Amino acid sequence: MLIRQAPRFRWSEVTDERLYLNRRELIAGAAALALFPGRAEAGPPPPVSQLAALPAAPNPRYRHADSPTKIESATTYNNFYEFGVEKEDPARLAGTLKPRPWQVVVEGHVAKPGTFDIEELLRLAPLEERVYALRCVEAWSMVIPWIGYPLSALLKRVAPTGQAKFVEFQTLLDPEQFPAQKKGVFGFSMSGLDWPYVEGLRLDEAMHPLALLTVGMYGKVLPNQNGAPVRVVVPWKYGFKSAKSIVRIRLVSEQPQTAWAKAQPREYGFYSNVHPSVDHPRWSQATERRIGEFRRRQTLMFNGYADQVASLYAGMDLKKNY
Ligand SMILES: Nc1nc2c(c(=O)[nH]1)N[C@H]1C(S)=C(S)[C@@H](COP(=O)(O)O)O[C@H]1N2
Ligand SMILES: [Mo]
Repeated sequence: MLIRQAPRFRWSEVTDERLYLNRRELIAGAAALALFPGRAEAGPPPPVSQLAALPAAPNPRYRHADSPTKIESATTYNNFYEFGVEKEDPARLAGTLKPRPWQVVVEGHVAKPGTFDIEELLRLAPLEERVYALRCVEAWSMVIPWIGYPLSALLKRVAPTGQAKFVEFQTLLDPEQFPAQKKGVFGFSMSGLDWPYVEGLRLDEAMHPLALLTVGMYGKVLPNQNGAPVRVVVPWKYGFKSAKSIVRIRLVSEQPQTAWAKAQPREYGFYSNVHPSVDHPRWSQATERRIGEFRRRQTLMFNGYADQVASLYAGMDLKKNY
């Protein structure tokens, strides 16, 4: 066990750039390794060209007016803080994630709790391709052909009871597979997030036909960096609501304590609906940069899905419930 705890990189594996570090940077590098161990152990995920194809019928009800973002961008510009805080980290480091075997526990206020193997989840309902825009709270967006089926299909299978009011999603907690979950010498992680990553929806939001249990994109299984083997996609909310690599879904009676709201309650609320006139405290949400474009675009209410989801929030003040 002791041996497994020791840094597992060998100097022969250290990249060329590292050889050019001067002495001061080398010391800083060693300090960074002590603070945030694990990074040197990781390697890149399988190339997207080698991922298994995943056939799915395009659902004509869920197309997008804009053409999809290039797959190269969608798989190399990612937020996945379990691998690090930089957008490039997941594509460089997500090789440690092992998406098979994989199980998802669905429990809580349900009549029929269960543990679903990923192969079983893939067969639970017909797979559809749906082109959705994903709008990050950092004011950029992408248009992605996702593969999955409505989350409601899984939730109906476990039969929520009358006490179920919210749905909580948990990402895998395993510092061996997610190096940035390792705590440094001062006991904190670089992102400031508590692990596992936790997200949540109100039950009626989770049952909405747009909420997609997602197992693939661009005709293939999900790349590690995009949340393999199973994630959620909630297209009318900021991207961080769409938890990746989930292993547990809990039906609960109280509003879940979500990872971002816990870390920065003033900046990230529970609802996080895309809202062009509710600014983030440090920047505007009125416009966004579509990855691959230069000119900024206007951000649309509910990310363009207002006609389908606005009724979920009738009578609610979305400036208070941000
Ligand atoms: N477990 C986990 N899920 C996560 C994140 C994360 O850091 N960890 N980042 C979120 C954020 S901020 C965004 S914008 C989307 C990005 O999804 P993509 O990389 O597939 O585009 O994933 C979300 N899901
Ligand atoms: Mo995001």
